[in-house]
Amino acid sequence: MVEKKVGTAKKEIEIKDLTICKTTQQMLEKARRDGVETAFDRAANMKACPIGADSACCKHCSMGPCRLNAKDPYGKVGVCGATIDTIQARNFARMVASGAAAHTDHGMAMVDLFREVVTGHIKEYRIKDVGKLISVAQSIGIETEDRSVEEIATDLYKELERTYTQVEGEIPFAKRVPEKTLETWRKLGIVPRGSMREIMELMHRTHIGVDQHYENITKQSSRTALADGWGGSMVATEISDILFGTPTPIAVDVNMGVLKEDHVNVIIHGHEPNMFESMLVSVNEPTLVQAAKDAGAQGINLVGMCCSGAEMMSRHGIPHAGNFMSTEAILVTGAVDVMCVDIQCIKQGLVSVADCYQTPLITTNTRAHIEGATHIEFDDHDPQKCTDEVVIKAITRFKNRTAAIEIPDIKNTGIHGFSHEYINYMLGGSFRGSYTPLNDNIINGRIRGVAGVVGCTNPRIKQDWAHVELVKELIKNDVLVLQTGCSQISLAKEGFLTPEAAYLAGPGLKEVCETVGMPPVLGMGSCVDNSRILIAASEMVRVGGLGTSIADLPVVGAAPEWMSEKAISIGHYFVASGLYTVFGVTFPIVKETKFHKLLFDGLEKQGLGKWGFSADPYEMARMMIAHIDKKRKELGIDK
Ligand code: XCC
Ligand code: SF4
Repeated sequence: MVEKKVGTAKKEIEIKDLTICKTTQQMLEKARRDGVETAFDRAANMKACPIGADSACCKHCSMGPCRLNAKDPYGKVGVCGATIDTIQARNFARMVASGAAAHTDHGMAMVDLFREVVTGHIKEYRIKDVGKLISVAQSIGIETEDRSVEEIATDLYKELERTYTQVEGEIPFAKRVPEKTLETWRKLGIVPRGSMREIMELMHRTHIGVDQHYENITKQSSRTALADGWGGSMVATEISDILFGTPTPIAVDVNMGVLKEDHVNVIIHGHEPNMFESMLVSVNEPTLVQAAKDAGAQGINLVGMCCSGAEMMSRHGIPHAGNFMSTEAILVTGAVDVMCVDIQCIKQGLVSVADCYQTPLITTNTRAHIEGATHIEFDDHDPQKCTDEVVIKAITRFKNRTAAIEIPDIKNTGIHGFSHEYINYMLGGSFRGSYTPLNDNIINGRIRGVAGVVGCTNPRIKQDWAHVELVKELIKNDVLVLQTGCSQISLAKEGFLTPEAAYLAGPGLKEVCETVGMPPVLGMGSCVDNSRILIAASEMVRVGGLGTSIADLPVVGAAPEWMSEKAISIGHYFVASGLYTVFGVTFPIVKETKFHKLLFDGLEKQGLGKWGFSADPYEMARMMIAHIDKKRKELGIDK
């Protein structure tokens, strides 16, 4: 039963035009009946500011804000004299800085946890994957022979802390970058030192009256983005694997049908795996399970959403209820007994929707409180204190359920959890070994190339649609697709993450999938796990036959429905690493300016990758495939 209404939308778009996700459609219908507003409604009623969308305004000081004219970009400058190129480059830089800060702060929290575990101050977590510990240590030159796990782990956390705090020198994982790529970075002066330094410098340089050359600003944007991809994000992924286990393929159910009416439903939504790992312990705690049964439930049902959901799905097979644009909609089921969040991509709008259905919305992270939500602080030193309390709240809500419950009856089983280690193993022990290895299949043309399709969903475009249409086109053309984040969930809901989906692939890719028994679309986890794509690319270079730098590879990236600043940071570290990366929806830039030419062409001439943009997934696919073909030609492996 709904007690409180939060206003209905003024302008209503047909629900089938908002999302292709059937369960989200069903819940949006119910939301309209219940008078509940979501981000879809707000997007329809809030036209995006056209000047901001083009990144033609600046509010870096109080002589402004200054608005330039995108139709005549050089006709005007800001009060301080800043040109359109300076303004755009600075705005872009600040998006990179913020996105990189988010990932590196998450990575740093993982290092903090790792250090406390290694030094014995935290006993609730332990090193679960010693093999991974050793391989990561070896990859950055830490001696592992005849040494204890504690000794290796101690060296490793000390070394990885440099990723953040180092003032001079190169970040540790620069050692994993193919030599020629690293050489290019050194020549351009963009090898990251430590992420704190890079982000600080980028914020400084974008202050009024500092760096006012778009090329120089963009250099620091590249350095900062690389400190994310090869720094913060990569550390987050590797430490999480060491502490919680490296994913291997596992069958998991995705979509809102994973909710169970007769269970206490606990949803975890956010990004860091530590709270979720603790929740996994709490929901299996016999006293809490008993309490749930005493309340009349069959048990406790733990479900993930967004990125920490994608991580827990990959590592432990925890069901996943949906991506970013479904987080409000799922509350409309009335079946969510608690939504417990940590950091990033948590819409403030969840508060009022949760309120309508008497679902407790719990924030847990000291960095992310939300007005109107209940805060129960999570502490790595006593993790279950928070998560047990959250479960108790959920049980209480179950007992007192008043909202009418409607759970969409769809779940899609797929295979998730393809770490780069597993792809390596699956394709023959090495990317170019004896048995159907990836490089050989690219060289012989069965696989035309590889595309990382990643990123958010966004109410400015029909949810999931661009992801699905783009991936369809790519696999049809023998491009193997690697996925993370919300995009992976879009495709999982359409059944693409199953070996049976191989029939949708072109003949070459289909043959490889059938031989190995793998889906044509490989799910690699959360957004920080995009670093796995970088490692896979490095491995392809190392094994040989496909050139000497990442920029030589027939590998491309895309985020067709992006929305966050983190996505811009990811896109830019893909580009700075050497990959062609195409974004959809919109791009914060004025076409045909010098800054536009730099991002979309000039960077490639410097030996890096380049940006591309198209709001049309079919055109996007054509652009990506054309680039793959260009690289194949340059490598002399075009048929
Ligand atoms: Fe957020 Fe990571 Fe984007 Fe999804 S894909 S909307 S950033 S949850 Ni990462
Ligand atoms: Fe205007 Fe320059 Fe101030 Fe930006 S920094 S608001 S362009 S005066």
